[in-house]
Amino acid sequence: MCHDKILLRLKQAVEEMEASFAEEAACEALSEGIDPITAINDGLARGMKIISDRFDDGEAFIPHLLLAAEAFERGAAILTEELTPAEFTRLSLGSILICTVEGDIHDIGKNIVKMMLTAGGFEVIDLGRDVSNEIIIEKALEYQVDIISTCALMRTTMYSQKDMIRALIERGIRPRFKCMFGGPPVSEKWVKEIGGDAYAPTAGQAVKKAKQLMAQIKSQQY
Ligand code: B12
Repeated sequence: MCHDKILLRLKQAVEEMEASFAEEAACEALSEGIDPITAINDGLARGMKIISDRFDDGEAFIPHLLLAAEAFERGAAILTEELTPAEFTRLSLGSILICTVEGDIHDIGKNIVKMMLTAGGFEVIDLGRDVSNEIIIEKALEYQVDIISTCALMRTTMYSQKDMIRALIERGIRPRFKCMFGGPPVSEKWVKEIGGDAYAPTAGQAVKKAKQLMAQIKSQQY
């Protein structure tokens, strides 16, 4: 089968939320000698983008996102099985730490954002929920992430985001990380007020904002 047809099948598998179809197409891509990174970016990720846009437009819902992400992950697992660490770095747009803030156990939205960022080409380090700022900063330094992103679902817990920025400033490491925040009580105004770098109201927007932040990081490196 020609390469374009296989890439189309990978895209369709995610768009149609068919995990076994994604696995089949992934095996076909490998046996036809398609570069795994091309198969992910030009196949699976395109399908995920379609579902993400539908979710943002209110045409798809959380179960659709979860099923599409499962199809993406199952296809990607086959495609990345034999990649070397150097090839992984080529695949990754950047690294992002994600978690829900201290005192907050809500993680459904955070998990969707994580899946979308992974599907969008980022390496994501997920610290889970109810995570203190000390741990967030320790892990961000350990993994040398590009972006720290946290989620807060409650008006009482969103102040952790402000405290995290303050802690980064106090330790003199604020410029080392871009900081992206989200969750229902969080807003563009809040993120500006606390000195963050980006806010996104949805998982799809989070991917767009993360790509913008990476572009800023790259332009600052030159
Ligand atoms: C499910 C739920 C729970 C579940 C959580 C299960 C889980 N594993 O997450 C359970 C039952 C455990 C729970 C517990 C509690 N809950 Co509750 N819960 C909810 C509920 C119904 C839905 C939240 C949800 O998952 N939404 C769906 C996801 C997909 O949406 P989302 O989180 O907004 O995520 C999207 C965006 O925000 C964005 N996004 C999310 N994260 C991030 C991160 C970044 C970096 C970015 C850029 C974007 C981004 O992208 C996501 C997808 O597009 C809401 C009410 C509501 N309708 O929102 C209350 C709600 C959040 N809960 C509330 C409360 C008060 C509690 C409790 C304190 C109740 C109690 N008295 O025990 C406890 C909290 C305990 C604690 N310490 O955390 C309140 C919060 C009030 C407030 N504003 O302060 C709410 C709003 C209910 C209400 N109306 O009172 N809850």
